[in-house]
Amino acid sequence: MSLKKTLTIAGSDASGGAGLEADLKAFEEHNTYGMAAVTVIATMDPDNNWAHGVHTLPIDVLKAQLKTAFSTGIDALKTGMLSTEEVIQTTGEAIKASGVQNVVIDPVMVCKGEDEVLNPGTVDAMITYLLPNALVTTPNLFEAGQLAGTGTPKTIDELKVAAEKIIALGAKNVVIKGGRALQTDKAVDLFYDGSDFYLLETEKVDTLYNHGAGCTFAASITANLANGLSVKDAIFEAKEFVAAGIKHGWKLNEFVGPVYHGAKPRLGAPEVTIEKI
Ligand code: PXL
Repeated sequence: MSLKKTLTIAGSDASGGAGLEADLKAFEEHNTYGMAAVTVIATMDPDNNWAHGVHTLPIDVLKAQLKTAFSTGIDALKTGMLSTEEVIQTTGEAIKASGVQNVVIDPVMVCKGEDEVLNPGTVDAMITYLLPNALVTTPNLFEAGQLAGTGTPKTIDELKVAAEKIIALGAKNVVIKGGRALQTDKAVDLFYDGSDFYLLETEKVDTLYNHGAGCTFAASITANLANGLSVKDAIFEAKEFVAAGIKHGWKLNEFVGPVYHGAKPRLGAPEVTIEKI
């Protein structure tokens, strides 16, 4: 038996829907061997409206985990919640030193439902230490606007401008998750590889149960790259995978509904289209 090795450098979501828990579920569903280096532990308080706590691990503990994981020979990795500039710098430098090429940067800045940026200095640190390592980066609308310095894009034309700026910062490919926030009939994402723009589209699903969608999408791209898919094919399959997960999202408790990470292989995926624009 031999499996491709995938690594997530991300936070733990104690409720299991997002963060490294989502990543490991997606890695497994894509038949890769998942590993995790934990950056922070996120907690949610049921006695305080599910308010998030972010508990950053000591930097030496992160460094020791990165040493462990990289020593095994990683085929592809992703990053998730990196809570401080020190965590971002350590992670970026370790990725660079590892020589791993299949790098997916999910520039997590806020958790759904929480509108404060984790820490304002982290945007500059992401630009300096993370984006130059990115084979693919997967910002949502807000994150794309922060990285590009444009403010949150609201139209396809504004998405294109933000995507060009993000490529200019050193990422080789960018997919901006428009999702339901864009004023479009479909759930639309924009993919830019530095020369061509593509729109990925699928049906909009009217659900509140989509916790962990972003992590699951980026982790699926990562696993697909480990398994040898092209960037474009990796993104296309990841969109199918997460669309299925959102369609079959479910209520965990009164506060949160995660995507069903295992939906696509068991229940099939909605149709996804990709079109050069
Ligand atoms: O969905 C963003 C996210 C990423 N990582 C962790 C999280 C969350 C949101 O809850 O908890 C650990």
